[in-house]
Amino acid sequence: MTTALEKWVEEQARLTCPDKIYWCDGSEEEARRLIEIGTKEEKINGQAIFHKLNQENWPNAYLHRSHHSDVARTEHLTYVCHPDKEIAGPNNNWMAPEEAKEKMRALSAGCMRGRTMYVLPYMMGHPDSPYAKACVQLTDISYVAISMRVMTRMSKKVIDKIGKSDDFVKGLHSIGDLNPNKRFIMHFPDEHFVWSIGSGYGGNALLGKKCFSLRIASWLGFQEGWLAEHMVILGIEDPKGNVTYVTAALPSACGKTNLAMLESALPGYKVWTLGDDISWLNVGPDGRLWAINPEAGLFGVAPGTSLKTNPNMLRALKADNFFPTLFTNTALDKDTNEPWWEGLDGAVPKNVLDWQGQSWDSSSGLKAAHPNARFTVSIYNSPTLSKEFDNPKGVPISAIILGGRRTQLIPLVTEAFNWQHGVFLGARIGSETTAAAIHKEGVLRRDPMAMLPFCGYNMGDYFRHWLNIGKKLKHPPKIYSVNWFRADENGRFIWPGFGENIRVLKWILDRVNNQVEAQKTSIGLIPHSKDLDLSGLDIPERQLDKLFEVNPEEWQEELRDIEKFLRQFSGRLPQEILEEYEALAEQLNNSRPCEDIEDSIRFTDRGGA
Ligand code: SAT
Ligand code: MN
Repeated sequence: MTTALEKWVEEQARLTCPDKIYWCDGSEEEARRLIEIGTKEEKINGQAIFHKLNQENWPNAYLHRSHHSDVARTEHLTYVCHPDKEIAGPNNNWMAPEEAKEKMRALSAGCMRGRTMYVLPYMMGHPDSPYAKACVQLTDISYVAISMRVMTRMSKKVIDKIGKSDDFVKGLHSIGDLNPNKRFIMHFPDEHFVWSIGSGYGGNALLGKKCFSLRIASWLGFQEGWLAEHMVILGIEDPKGNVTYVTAALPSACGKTNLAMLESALPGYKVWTLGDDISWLNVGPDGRLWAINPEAGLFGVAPGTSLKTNPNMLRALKADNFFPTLFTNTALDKDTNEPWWEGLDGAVPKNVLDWQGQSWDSSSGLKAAHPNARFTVSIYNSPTLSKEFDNPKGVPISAIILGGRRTQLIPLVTEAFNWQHGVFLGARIGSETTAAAIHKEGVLRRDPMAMLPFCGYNMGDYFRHWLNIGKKLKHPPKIYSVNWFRADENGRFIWPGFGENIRVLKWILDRVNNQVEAQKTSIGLIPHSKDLDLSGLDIPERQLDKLFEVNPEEWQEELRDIEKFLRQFSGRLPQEILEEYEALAEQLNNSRPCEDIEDSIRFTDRGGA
């Protein structure tokens, strides 16, 4: 008897007309075969899918060059198709489900002709985890098949697990003709179904990632009482060997991967990696918040990755461990056949092909690697992988860190007064845009919990859901805002970042373990200067003051922008968030002079060593 899965695959094949259907088993042998096919046989516009790199220096590594228009997520072509527009909210593009399907059916008719349909059975989460989900994606390009094998737990066992049931997450993906005018990423949350055509790029094409594990999973979490978040998960080990687990949300291309694999600049401290992008958070029977990473790979930004910024990542990329490692849209050193990108250690190679495979002139002012060039590597390659990574229960979370990229205004670190204040702190976060999505770079936009592009339902309801989760937690994690990107009057970053961020993490550990007090400002709690370990750093006092400055005048414009953003959700915005907004506005307006709030006083004067 045909199973629901087989029937579904047949139906999609009838529509898309592939030459062949290939059911993947997730084995290493199969991955080698698919790489071989992608290197020698499968082509797009006459170009092979994979180029084998120098295996001596970069074991198991392959380069993929995408279509030049297909280099980042396309948020304007991404739709969340709830039956009712109001459920999708102003934070999502919306189309009625039937209309969206009709459009996609027309675009997909015969789209796999001449190609192979790969059937990819995979789990998001450890198969033994009560929180894991069984999924199947169809795709017509080996690049996506291989990427999914690295990023998820792909195995034919998932097919047995699904059995006769119809309860699995469905993804239908085709690169189509890569025409940006015929590119759409459609989500059908109630059917646990994602339909994507016209792009081979990560977030548009690896449907287990942002599409399912955030947009659809956030909707499931809303209905079932858990959270799907754009957060890294890490364990921080102190000099006594105690490990504290935290999650951190930062928008795409703001250093999540570097944070997840941070090499500590403080002796005795160590960071253990559990995830670099997504976490699913559940309230445990003990009243704590527990996190799992549904993914099994790292999909990070290559430019800027070096022995200085992320030595552990370079070790992972060079590890001769899990097969394979992919580079997408990096440059290529023609002499050595090695991948190259801006910011990599060592001298600029002489003979470089840019990310489109053209000879690169280093004096042209153009970048050789695309700014959103990526690597795809198994998390098991990471030298800092936490021993808890495969624990089906996940890890208990003591702190949630929420951040953005702000060259102005926002202090290095602030602690929320309580959960509700923390939800507001997350709701008001803004960030300057990056190359991870197609839009103008460096423009400030509100990006609550770094979820603006990924929340699969109305953000007003999302804030309410966060507040409700807080009510269910007996031991809620403390919530922090961080900003590594504050710049001085010459536009230079004040904080050294990268491995030095451990100093901020250490303060957070000390706070959650009740080791230190904090001081109050109108926007939250900040460290006493004696409690932020700055030993060995050489940051002038004036710059330190700038890092923590809360200037009520500068905040006026921010307040207006926050209010404008929140007003979009008016009918569904929780009263508590409005109250927090009003309290903040009042605090800032009254903060000079006031007895216990001393924003105008310098950081280095306060509780100084
Ligand atoms: O393109 S992805 O969504 O996979 C990466 C990112 O933008 O965070
Ligand atoms: Mn991301």
